Amino acid sequence: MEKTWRWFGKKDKITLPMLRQIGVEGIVTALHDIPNGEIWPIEAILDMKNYIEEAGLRWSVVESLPVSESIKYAGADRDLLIDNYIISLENLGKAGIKTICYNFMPVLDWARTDLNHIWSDGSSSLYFDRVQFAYFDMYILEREGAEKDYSQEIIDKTKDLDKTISESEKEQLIENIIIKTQGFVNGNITEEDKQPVALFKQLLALYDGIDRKALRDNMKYFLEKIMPICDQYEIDMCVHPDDPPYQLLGLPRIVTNEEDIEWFLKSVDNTHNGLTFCAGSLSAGIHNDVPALARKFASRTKFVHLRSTNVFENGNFIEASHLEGRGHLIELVQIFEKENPNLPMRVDHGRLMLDDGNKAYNPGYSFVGRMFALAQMDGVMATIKKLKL
Ligand code: DNO
Repeated sequence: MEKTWRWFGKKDKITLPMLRQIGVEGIVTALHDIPNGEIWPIEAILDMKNYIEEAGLRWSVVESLPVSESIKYAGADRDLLIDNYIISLENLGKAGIKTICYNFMPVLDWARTDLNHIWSDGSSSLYFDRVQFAYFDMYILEREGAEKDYSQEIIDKTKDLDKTISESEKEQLIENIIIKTQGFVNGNITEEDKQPVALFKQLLALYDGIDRKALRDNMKYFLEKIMPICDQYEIDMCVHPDDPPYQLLGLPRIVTNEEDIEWFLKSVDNTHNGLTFCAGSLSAGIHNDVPALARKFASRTKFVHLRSTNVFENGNFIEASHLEGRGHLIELVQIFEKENPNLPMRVDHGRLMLDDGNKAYNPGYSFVGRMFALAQMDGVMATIKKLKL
């Protein structure tokens, strides 16, 4: 597989020459300065592409060309936004960039409650705690009817938590769930927003009355509209699975399991309608057998995220070592190497280790931790190739 790396553009503290030194071949990036919903001009795309190529790398994947909320909930301006999306795709196609990752998660992209869960060796990982999340939902957002979504055990634990949680811990939870993990991926809420919780509630309200079926219809509508331009430029669209792969905050999530993946692939049965196989996201749902999904959907997989998780009995999960856990990354490399040795893969997330903690990286996107994981995956790939496993 092609070794790629998520790089956040010219402002990223991790530079392209650094990435050359650690064996990265391709770059995964986006035009992060362009607001969600606006057209990506060809000049800006070419400028980024040239910058990457001058460093001896290639722009392998766009992650993400964001899908505006209005396209997801079918707002009045969705056709206009889809037209803009098509022009951006056309510009990318003209520039020769042909693998585009996106997601169809309403409001909240990925969710974590703790960005610094310490392991016994002193390094740290991202973590999701169901009680903390339920607390955010019931006590901070005060979402109507939220308690219906939780077991009595979780409800009781949130009551206990309410007796001990401090104001600064509440602030931290808000920051982790809706600011730090979201700002750099979809721009819905950023560090500059003064009242993030109120803003977040307004965003949630946009989805009143949008159930699973409606969201599926809206995804199909979007895919059908964009497939002609993808056919013309041979662009592969690859949707990112929902992270974690189950319903949250009363919002429908529709890329969570085998049936969901099968549904969107079949409902627009075009080879350019594909999947980002994010092993980390899929593995966080105990209903998913990750290697079985990889075998089944390898031919429609256009991009791979190598990451693993451990899910505990209470449903909490931690981002595990890339060599362990429910992601079964060694098997996945074997499956995908067979299917298509040119498939771009990136090591997704890494621990915070050594001096990573002082660098204020985007959560999950450390340098040393990711480099360590890349070296592990590189070793796995080399072994599988050399021994023809
Ligand atoms: C988090 C990422 C996601 C992903 C988007 C793709 O680390 O995996 O934010 O980039 O969902 O659209």
